[in-house]
Amino acid sequence: MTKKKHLTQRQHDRIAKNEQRRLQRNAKKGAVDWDEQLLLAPEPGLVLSRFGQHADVEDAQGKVIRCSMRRTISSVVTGDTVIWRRSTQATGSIDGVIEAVEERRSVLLRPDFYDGLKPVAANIDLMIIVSAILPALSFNIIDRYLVAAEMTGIKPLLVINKADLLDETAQAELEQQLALYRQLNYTCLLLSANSGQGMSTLQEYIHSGTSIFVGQSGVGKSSLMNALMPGLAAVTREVSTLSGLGQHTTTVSRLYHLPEGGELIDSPGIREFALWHLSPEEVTQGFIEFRPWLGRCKFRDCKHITDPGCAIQHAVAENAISQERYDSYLKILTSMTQDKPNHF
Ligand SMILES: Nc1nc2c(ncn2[C@@H]2O[C@H](COP(=O)(O)OP(=O)(O)O)[C@@H](O)[C@H]2O)c(=O)[nH]1
Ligand SMILES: [Mg+2]
Ligand SMILES: [Zn+2]
Repeated sequence: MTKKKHLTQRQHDRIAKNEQRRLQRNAKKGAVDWDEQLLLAPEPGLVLSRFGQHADVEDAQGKVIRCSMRRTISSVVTGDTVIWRRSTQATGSIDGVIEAVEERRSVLLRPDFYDGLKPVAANIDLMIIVSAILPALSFNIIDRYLVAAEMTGIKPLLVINKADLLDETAQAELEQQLALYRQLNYTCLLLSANSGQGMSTLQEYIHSGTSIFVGQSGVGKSSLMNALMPGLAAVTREVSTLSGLGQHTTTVSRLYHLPEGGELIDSPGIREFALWHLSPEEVTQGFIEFRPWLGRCKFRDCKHITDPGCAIQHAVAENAISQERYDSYLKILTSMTQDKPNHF
């Protein structure tokens, strides 16, 4: 991947602090200690799901083993590749221990109102930003997700679902709006989970690498997932009845292997997320077409709002930056300070 930085120093520091807190809590609870004699040689694995002190790890043969974690490990999330050791005697419950987590090529963070910034899924290659004709299409929401994608170094893909609800005039109008994003080199797909329109094109983008669907509730993420994985509905039901963890089950992320190839992470916790953890400067960076103009403003601490000699505002006036995207940027900045909990 040729993307720039993955996490800012501020995010690193915050995650480290959170994980320190979590580790201290775990130490008090007393994590399981494994006797060396009871463990086989280290082997690689892929984390399909993580819940509490345990994780489901898939081995090289595709078998799933429930594991605990060494207390030295700070965080394990869905999508992590790990080094783990199998127990010599399988019991059918906890049959291994995760010894190390390999370096992540990307991580999605969720700002949790109570817990601070939490990693929820790792090693994602493609963030599929789902919008729909109904509920009303919001380019401001799309822009928020694009900022998040740009800041994590995960490639975004814009999907507009429910194309079956569009008449010809509406479709032409939409194509015009999408042209702006295509100019910025964002791929946009118009599709319908109901009619199947565009689904084969979507397949081309997800049949290799790991993808995740994000977007507002009601846009059709579950419908799209069910269309891609006919067996999924049954599986999700099974997970929630088995664990019996009530509310907790709604936030458990899970990695699935797609029948046509590629991996898909279903993460309810990250489907709709706020940008509380980003600084205004990071939001600015997240608007990729602003980047060539940054550093050219008259004042070094320019907020690009009403400041005199602002290169961004100048570019908007010259139509080098679209008015729509600039307005959307201002809207995001305002909303960030309005809804932010104190500890972000
Ligand atoms: N007309 C139409 N409706 C759809 C389409 N995809 C999903 N829906 C409907 O939109 C509603 C929300 O879908 P759902 O998959 O639950 O959205 P989610 O909240 O993003 O997971 C449901 O009533 C679906 O039947 C589509 O392509 N066309
Ligand atoms: Mg859903
Ligand atoms: Zn400026």
